[in-house]
Amino acid sequence: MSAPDSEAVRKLFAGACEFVAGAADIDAIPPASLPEVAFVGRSNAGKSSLINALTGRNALARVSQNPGRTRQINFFDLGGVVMLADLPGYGFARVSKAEGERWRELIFSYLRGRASLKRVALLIDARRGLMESDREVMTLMDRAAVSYLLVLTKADTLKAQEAEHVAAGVLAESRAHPAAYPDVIVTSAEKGLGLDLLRMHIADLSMAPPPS
Ligand SMILES: Nc1nc2c(ncn2[C@@H]2O[C@H](COP(=O)(O)OP(=O)(O)OP(=O)(O)O)[C@@H](O)[C@H]2O)c(=O)[nH]1
Ligand SMILES: [Mg+2]
Repeated sequence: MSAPDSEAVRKLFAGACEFVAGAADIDAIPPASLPEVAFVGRSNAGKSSLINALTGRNALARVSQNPGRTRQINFFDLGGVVMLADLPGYGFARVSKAEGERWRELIFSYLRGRASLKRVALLIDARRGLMESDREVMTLMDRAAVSYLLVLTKADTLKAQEAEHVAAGVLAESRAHPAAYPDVIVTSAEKGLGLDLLRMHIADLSMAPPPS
């Protein structure tokens, strides 16, 4: 399959992106209409920031200093081509046990049951690397055959060489996971690093290839 043309990808991400729905429970999830890419990761991993950076917006998805800010799954329609889903973060201790369980159930039922889900971008804070809660989600997605791409975030907080070292470790570990896409993308929403690569990856899953 030929990759989408880079000008078309640029236009897609520079064009319209609209909030469609926020789902706080599984019954509120909008019907699957477009190919979908979901942004998943620990609280504070940088999911909302990355969606904003990819689409060139400051405040499409809300960003917060306080982990646990995204409390529902937010769906954004990008140019009628692909749906971007911003998930609440997992693994944050400061919410009540009951609330933690409720989020976990929402995230897990979404990941297991979304027919239109083409790929999950699993975001890992480059300073932390893979943690137990990430491994738990990876195993769940392996079992449910949900294809996921590991994405390091906040690479600007490390020296380039350190970030590459973390990426190599994450890639090596991902090889034992059958549903992990065999690549790791290093990004910084703040500095714009890795965004074109990730845009191309998303477009490749959702845009028709140019006629040959
Ligand atoms: N240095 C740096 N900080 C970042 C970057 N991306 C996000 N952050 C910061 O990390 C914090 C969390 O960012 P969010 O985008 O809200 O993270 P999230 O994963 O959506 O968090 P939840 O919705 O709580 O799960 C904010 O203070 C951001 O400013 C980055 O590329 N570099
Ligand atoms: Mg968020």
